Amino acid sequence: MTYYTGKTEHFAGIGKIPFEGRKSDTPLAYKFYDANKVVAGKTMAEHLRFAVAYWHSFCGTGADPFGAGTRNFSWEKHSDPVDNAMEKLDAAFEFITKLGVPYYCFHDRDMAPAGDTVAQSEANLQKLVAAAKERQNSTGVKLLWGTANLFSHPKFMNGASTNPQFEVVAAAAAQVKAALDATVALGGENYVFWGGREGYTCLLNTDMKQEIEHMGRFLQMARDYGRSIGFKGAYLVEPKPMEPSKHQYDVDAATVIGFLKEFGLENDFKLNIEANHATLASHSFTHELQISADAGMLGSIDANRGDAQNGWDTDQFPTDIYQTTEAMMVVLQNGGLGSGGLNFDAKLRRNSTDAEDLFLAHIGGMDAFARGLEIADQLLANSALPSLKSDRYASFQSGNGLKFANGEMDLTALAALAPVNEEMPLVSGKQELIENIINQYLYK
Ligand code: XLS
Ligand code: CA
Ligand code: CA
Repeated sequence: MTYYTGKTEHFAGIGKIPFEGRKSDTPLAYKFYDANKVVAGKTMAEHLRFAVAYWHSFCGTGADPFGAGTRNFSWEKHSDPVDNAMEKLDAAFEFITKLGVPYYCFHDRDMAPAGDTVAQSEANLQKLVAAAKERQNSTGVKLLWGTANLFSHPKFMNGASTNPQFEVVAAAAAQVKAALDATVALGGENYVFWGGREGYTCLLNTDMKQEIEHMGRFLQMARDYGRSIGFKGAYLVEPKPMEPSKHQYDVDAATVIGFLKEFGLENDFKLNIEANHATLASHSFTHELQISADAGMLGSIDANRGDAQNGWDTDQFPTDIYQTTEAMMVVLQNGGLGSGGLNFDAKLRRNSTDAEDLFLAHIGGMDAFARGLEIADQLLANSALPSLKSDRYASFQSGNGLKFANGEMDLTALAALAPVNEEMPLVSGKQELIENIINQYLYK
């Protein structure tokens, strides 16, 4: 790998993270993630397709509304922001390869700074994309998805494609076009739309119908442009109910699926489900995954978690094996994630300031999903869970139940099949048994 400035090692003293197994006490080693271990016919690496999020890992300073950043970026030492970006790219690829993760994800502005003009911003991005391509080629690291940051700049304060000001919509188009170019140039396997400010803060001054129509039109145009330059991957919409908007149009998976169908986007678009966004929408992570999978639209996952004590988008690294087990059951039953993967859209805590902390955080997240994958596979292959679920619906597998399910009777015919007595035998849902089985397998 060729480094931009000399051969600065940004994570000095940390080597390639090895797999050592569950008995190991080495902090900087995997306990469960064994990339080549075969589970349910595929390697862990093939199932999990982990990605590092450029923004949190290499741009997030730890700043919050009450205080300045706490992380020290060794690559921020040049007077020219493009030089800083070039050295940050070195640091990013050093980190990703030491971690042994196959993919990364980025926003245009994470990788390259904006210039004074649209043309300058595009030139900056192209320069960084060319350098990223070299590093991808020399390391084998790939791009899971690219996206455009349409929420940080002040001009996006009223949204991007849903902005009431046409000039802002056009500015958003310029950024999406350039980000699609960048994604295609880097062989990106997906392209994400997260509508952070596509929503409103006050309904009284908002023409919601018009704004949502503009969003649909914008996505159609983006889809067509991407296909015209050879993008063959999946477009992904990432639901989130709020934050930074009071109300975001892409509230949850069901809302997004309805929106995509309304605008004829359902064949090109899938969903990118983030765990913490699910909980912000008062759903569970599994609920959002299942809704998407049932619609044939589970595209990719932003792997993180919230904090049960508060309602923010805390973007913590996933550590809860119960949750990763449930998630991986949905993924396995979905036949995998296709071109998607598990992107750690997660950040270090503000007071995690050691260089190794970023490694420890990813190791923990990867081990949590690797263990979740193993348990999910055992539950599906060996436990009574699948049959406990399907047996509940046995009465629809033949006879009149099947006729009903196939739409072969009307309400009068269905009503005529009602049992004579109001009382009838009840069939238990067996929830406690299912929960006991899961706990048994967690520690098997
Ligand atoms: C923010 C979102 C964002 C998207 C990409 O809450 O998670 O980071 O994943 O724009
Ligand atoms: Ca996300
Ligand atoms: Ca989030």
